[in-house]
Amino acid sequence: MAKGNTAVSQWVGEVAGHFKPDRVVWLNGSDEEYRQLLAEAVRSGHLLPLNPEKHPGSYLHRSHPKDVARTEQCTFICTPSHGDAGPTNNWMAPDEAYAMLNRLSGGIMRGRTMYVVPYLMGPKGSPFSKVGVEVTDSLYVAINMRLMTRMGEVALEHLGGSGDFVKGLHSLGTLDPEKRYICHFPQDKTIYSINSGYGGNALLGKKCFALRIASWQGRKEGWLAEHMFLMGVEDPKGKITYIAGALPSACGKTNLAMLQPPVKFGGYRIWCLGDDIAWLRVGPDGQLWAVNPEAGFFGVAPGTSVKTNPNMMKTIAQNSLFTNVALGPDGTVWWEGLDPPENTRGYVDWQGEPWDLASGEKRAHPNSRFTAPMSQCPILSPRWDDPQGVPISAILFGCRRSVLVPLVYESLSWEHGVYLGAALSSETTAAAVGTTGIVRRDPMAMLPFCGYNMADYFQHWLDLGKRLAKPPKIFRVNWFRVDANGRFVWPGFGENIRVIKWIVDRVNGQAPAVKTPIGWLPSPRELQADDLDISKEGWETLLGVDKPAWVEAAQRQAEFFERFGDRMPAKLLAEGRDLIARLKEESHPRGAPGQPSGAGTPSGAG
Ligand code: GTP
Ligand code: SPV
Ligand code: MN
Repeated sequence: MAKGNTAVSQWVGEVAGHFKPDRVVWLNGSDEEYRQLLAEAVRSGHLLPLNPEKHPGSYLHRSHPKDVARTEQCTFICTPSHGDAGPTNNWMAPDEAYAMLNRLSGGIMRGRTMYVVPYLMGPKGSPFSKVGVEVTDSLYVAINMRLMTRMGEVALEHLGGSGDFVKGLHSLGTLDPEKRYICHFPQDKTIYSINSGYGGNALLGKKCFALRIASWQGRKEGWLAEHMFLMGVEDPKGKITYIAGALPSACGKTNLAMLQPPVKFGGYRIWCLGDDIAWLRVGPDGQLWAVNPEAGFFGVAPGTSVKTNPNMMKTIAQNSLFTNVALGPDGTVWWEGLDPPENTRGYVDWQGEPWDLASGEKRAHPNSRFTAPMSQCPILSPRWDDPQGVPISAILFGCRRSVLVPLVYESLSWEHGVYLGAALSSETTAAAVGTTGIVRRDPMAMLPFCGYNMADYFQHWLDLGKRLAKPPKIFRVNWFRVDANGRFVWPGFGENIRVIKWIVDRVNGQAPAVKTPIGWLPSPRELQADDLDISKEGWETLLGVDKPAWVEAAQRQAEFFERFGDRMPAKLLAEGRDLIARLKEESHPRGAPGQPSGAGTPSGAG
C-alpha cells in the first residue's frame, strides 16, 4: 500500500538504513491491525489488560519513572538563524543538531521493530489538513497514534503523490534523560525525538507537529496553530456559539471543553470539538474558522471524576489507555480525585509498588493520563469532523493564578485582546518536568509550543486580526483564585457555565458589563450566581481590580517584552503603556463591583 508514495518510501528507507531496525512494519490503521498491536503490547509487557467488565478494551501502561512529562529543557527549535527561534526557545543550529542526533542514534533500533505510522492531522478532505509520517520503535506510541490521529491509509490517500509531509523520527533509545532530545527543523518539516516515550515528547503529531511545526507553517501561510480547546455552546433557543480557548498545560482545557452544566443551566448544552489543539483560518467570509487536528484525547487523570467531568468518565469507559495511574487488585484503575477504595489491600501505585491509603502519598503520578478516541465522547459535536471547521465567535486566554487575575474579563479590542494573550502568565503544573506552582509567563499558552520567534508570532496575531471582518471577542478567564486558607474561591468545572454564558451573551450583544482599566467585567448578578456559596469577600477576590498591583504587573510585563528587542510589535508595547495610563487615571471610577482584591505577588499583566 503505502509504499506507493515514493517520497515516503524513499525517506523510510533512508531512516531504516540509519536506525537499523530488525523489521520495518507499515501501519494501515485497520481495526484488525490495531488488535494485533494491542496483543503484541500485552505479550511484550508494554500494556497490562484491565478488568474486561469494568474497563472493556482498556489497558494500563507504566512509563520509566524518569519519563513521565514533557521535558522542555531538552526541546529545541533548529532554525538556521537563532533569531528565528527567538529568546523563549532553546535553539541549536540545524547542521550541529543533525550531526549530534545522528551520532547518538546510529543503529538505535537494532533488535527492534520500526513502525511506520502515516497520519492525517485534521478532518479527511479538509483544506486545513496535513499529513505526517512518524517512524517509531515504541508500540505504546504506535497504539496511541491510532487513538489520537486519523492513522494509516486515510493519510496516504490525502497525500497522494505529493512529498509534502512532516517527517517524524522517534526512538525510545535508552530513555536516558541526559541524552534526550526533541528537535524541530521547521524549514525541513522534520522532527527528531530520541530517548523519551512520553506523550508530548513522542506522539509527534501532537505538540511537535500540530503546534511547533504547524505554527511555523501557519505564519508562512497566513493561519494559526494554537494550544486551544474548541467547543460549541448551545443556548435554550438552539443557537450554537463556538468558542476556542487557550490555557496552559494542565490548566483546564479538557474540562472546559466537556463542561456539563448544572441543573439550573439545564437549557444550555456544550458540544465538544477538541480539548488541546486548534488550527484557525480566516474564511472567505472574513470569519475565523477552526478545526481540531486531533482525533483523540490525551487527558490529565488526577482530578477527573464523575463530579468534575462526567462526560470524560463516559468517554474513557472503554477502549482507553491509562498511563501511570494506580491499579486495584480487581484490575481497575485509580487516581487522586476518584473516591478512595474502601480497602486498599492489593492496590499498587503508578510504579507497581504496594501502597496503603493512610500514608497520604500520591498513588497515581500527578501527570498520569488517559488516551481515548474522540468518537466516544457523549457530547461530541456533530461538526467535530467537518472539513470546513466551525466559525469562532470568542477566544479565551485562561490561566492558573491564585492572585491578581479576575475570574473573567473581556478585552477592549482585538489588539488589546492580543495583548491579553501575550501577557498570559500561569503557575507551572506537572505536565512538564520541573517545579510546580511557580508563576511563569506563557504567552497564549504557547511558550513551550511556538515554533518561531514569539515577537513575530504576536505580530502574526495582529496581522491576522486585520483580515477579519468581525474578529472574535477576546476574554481572560481564571478559575483558580484562592482565599486566605488557600481554598479555591470559585467552584469551577460545571459551574464555569455561568462565565461561559456571560461570554456568549457578550458576543451576542446582550450582557451588561462594567468598564475597568483592565477591560470589561461582569457583576455577580450578571453571572447569575446568587445560589453559589460565595461570600462578599469571595466576590471581591473574584471580580476586584487591585490597581497598584496591576500597575506593577504591567511594568513586569513590559520587561518581558524587552527580551524581544526590536522584533517586538510596537502596538503591543503601546497597549501596555495604555493599560498603565488607564490604571493611573485619577478620575477613573472604581474598577469593579468589588473592592480591590488585595495582597499577592503581581507578575503577569493581563
Ligand atoms: P493539558 O492536557 O496538559 O493541556 O491540560 P488541560 O488544559 O486540558 O487541563 P485539564 O482540563 O486536564 O485540567 C487539569 C487539572 O486542572 C485537572 O486536575 C483538573 O481537575 C483541574 N481543573 C480543570 N478545571 C478546573 C476548574 O474549573 N477548577 C479547578 N479548581 N480545577 C480545575
Ligand atoms: C500538555 O502538556 O499540554 C499536554 C500533554 O497536552 S502532552 O501531550 O505531553 O503535550
Ligand atoms: Mn496540552
